[in-house]
Amino acid sequence: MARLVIVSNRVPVPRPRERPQAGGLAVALKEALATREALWFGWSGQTASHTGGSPEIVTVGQTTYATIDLSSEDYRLYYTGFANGMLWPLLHYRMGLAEFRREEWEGYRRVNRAFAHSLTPLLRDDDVIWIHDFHHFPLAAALRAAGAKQRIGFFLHVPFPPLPLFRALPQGNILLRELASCDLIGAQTPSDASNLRDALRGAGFDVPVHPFPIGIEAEEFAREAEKAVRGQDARRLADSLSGRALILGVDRLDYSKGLPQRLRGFAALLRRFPEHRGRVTLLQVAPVSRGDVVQYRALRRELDELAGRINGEHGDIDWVPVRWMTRAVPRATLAGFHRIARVGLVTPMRDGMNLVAKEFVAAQDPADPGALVLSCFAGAADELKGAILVNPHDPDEIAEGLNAALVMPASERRARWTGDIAVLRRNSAAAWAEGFLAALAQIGQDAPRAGGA
Ligand code: ADQ
Repeated sequence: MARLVIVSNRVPVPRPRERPQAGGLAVALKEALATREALWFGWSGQTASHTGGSPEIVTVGQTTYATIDLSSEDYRLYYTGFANGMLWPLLHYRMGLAEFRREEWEGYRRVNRAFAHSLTPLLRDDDVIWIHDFHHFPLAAALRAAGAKQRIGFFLHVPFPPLPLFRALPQGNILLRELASCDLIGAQTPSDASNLRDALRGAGFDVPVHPFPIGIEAEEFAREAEKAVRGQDARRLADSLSGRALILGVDRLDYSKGLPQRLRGFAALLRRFPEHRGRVTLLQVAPVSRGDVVQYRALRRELDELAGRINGEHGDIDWVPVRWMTRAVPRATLAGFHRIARVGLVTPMRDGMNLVAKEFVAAQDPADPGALVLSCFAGAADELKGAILVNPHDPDEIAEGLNAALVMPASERRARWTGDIAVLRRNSAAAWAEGFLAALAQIGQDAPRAGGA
């Protein structure tokens, strides 16, 4: 089997004496890495005096991790600037939050060339290269320019907006041209794939673009939840509820996740369905992310204020309606919290997939599962037909969804859960990775690849 080369912005390099890092792409690719030799290349997470150079190498089993540093200036231009300040809002349909600066655009492309420069000497002729996400739209072209003839696949973890919106990106056609150096492009949903395909075709490129919805290892997560629910933190949480129903939100603190809308929806529940007052608790866990981007700091202030206001208005001497935590909680502990929750509340304004929604379903007790209230704008809404779908722009709709979830009889909760867990077991993380890699392998069989070979 060919060696697999993964490229992603961050690399989960195993650190001696630390527990293996769980979460993110490392979990999704675990099976794929267990069955083949692999090289995982990307940013070390460190800044240094220069970007690039020869990578730092760590090998564990048949996986080699190779990482390079970024200069502080490139970190600011490429990562904070163009990737998080321009592409992230644009791809999440939030043009009003996007800021384009020519020097950031140039920094972004320079870092991608540096990636290609450092990676190229490590490549073998028969490698298969799989690039991940919007940080690396230009990378395939930079690798081709450095002589790479290998098969290259690209997977976009976030949404792709319709063409008229994407057109707002200055130089957008250059990014599309560079992306078109890939042999296969994957997106999360059929509509993201179709938007991206339209954009590429509009720019004159006919690369195959297909949906490959990312999955989770549901059985493994269920086992983790069963174990964690007996752990100290989950017991503390369960005891503290004093019999109240738990509504749980788990996210990164990001404006794409619809957190203010969620709090407003919860407040609307308490206002419009007074029978739930004093009987429910919303726990929202949202550790700070991208704190060096101004929009994220503003969001945090807004949420601090909203949570405080709801508690002030609705709280009682023995009841705090919203428990608001910006501290990180380990994923394994969260698995136990999901299992305790009567309702999972996931309300992104746009989300490529949203694995939290899938993890909530996987963590449930089959005999007495909780119900999921899910934004219709999460990729996961395409698959989780048992969820109560809501439009997060309308707090009243969130409130109605929450009420429906809270009063839903156990038999209906079981029926909805049974359907969804079957989907999750079928569309596992392993099936996602193997599906993409099989499709990528197939492409070389059917037609000559871009770049020859
Ligand atoms: P994210 O935007 O980070 O990912 P999501 O899919 O919800 O969003 O979460 C990814 C992982 O992070 C999950 O395993 C989840 O458990 C974990 N996580 C989220 N919040 C956490 C918290 N507070 N504490 C600990 N762990 C937390 C991007 C895209 C998504 C897409 C994924 C995968 O934005 O749409 O689903 O990539 O492709």
